[in-house]
Amino acid sequence: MAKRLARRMPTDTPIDALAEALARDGYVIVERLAVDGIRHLREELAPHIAAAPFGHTEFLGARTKRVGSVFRRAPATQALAIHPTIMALADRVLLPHCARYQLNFSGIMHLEPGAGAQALHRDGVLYPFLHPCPATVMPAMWAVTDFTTENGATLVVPESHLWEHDREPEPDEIAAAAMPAGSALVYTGGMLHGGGANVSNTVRTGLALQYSLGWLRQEENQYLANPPEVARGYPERLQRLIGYDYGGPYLGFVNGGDPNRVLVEGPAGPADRTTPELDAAAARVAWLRLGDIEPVPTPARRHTTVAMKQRTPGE
Ligand SMILES: O=C(O)CCC(=O)C(=O)O
Repeated sequence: MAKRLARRMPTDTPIDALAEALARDGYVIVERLAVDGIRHLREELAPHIAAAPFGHTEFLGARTKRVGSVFRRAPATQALAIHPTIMALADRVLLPHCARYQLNFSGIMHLEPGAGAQALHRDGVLYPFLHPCPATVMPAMWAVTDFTTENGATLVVPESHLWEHDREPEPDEIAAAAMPAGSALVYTGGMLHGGGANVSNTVRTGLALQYSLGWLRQEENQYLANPPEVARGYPERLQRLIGYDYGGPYLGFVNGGDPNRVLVEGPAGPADRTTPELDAAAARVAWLRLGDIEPVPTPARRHTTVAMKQRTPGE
């Protein structure tokens, strides 16, 4: 179990200070950001968690349950996905490298007593960039229950978003993201992290909502998880975030126009494959130079071994 506790910041901390901590440490925990919304969410989630299977791989966890397609199953998640504080942080982390960011993944991560610690990993390794590199992903983990060192609070490795790809953390570099229900742990896709071991008698439930650069393939297929007849009932901001929107100029149009048109009645809009606003947003995005023309020959490790070694209750 990690001996260090991750640093937490009060909910009224200015966005600049939250963004600074996120850039420096690779994560920031905002305490009690949406306590009422989370209370309601717990009720909506209960039947879905009860019906969910346990994981069938070591990474997914033999005592861990996961629930996907959360916007349709638990509507209280919709407001959390577009929470202004999370959006303001995503603006800082992702917008330097894309004209629009998107919702990449939504899911419940529910640890029952006896769950072992997960291998530490970077969410950004979905995409074949060696670290350190600009953030491709910005995940937010909402504490649906209290997260404690005993019940499996997410383990984080501060500053590991700046490390070389293969550097392994020492045990004393790992901290537990303990936080009260309603808090949010926001981190960059380059920071090493993983679910902790649940050595308590209580469950630990987290809602993971992850955002990514608008020009990348989404991890969870949002169009199948939220088909048009379902997405039509969501707030427009969420519709656009999950992909009923351009991903940038010339990215994701339908019949040459704004994909959000498939969700609203009325005449089709212009079919220009972009908009002046989108062109302006794209104009301030920095070009990235991919340094390696030849691929790096040795496949980079995807998970570190430290948490696995420390870990399973009863071992
Ligand atoms: O459950 C957690 O705290 C983190 C889980 C995670 O990082 C994952 O499953 O990718």
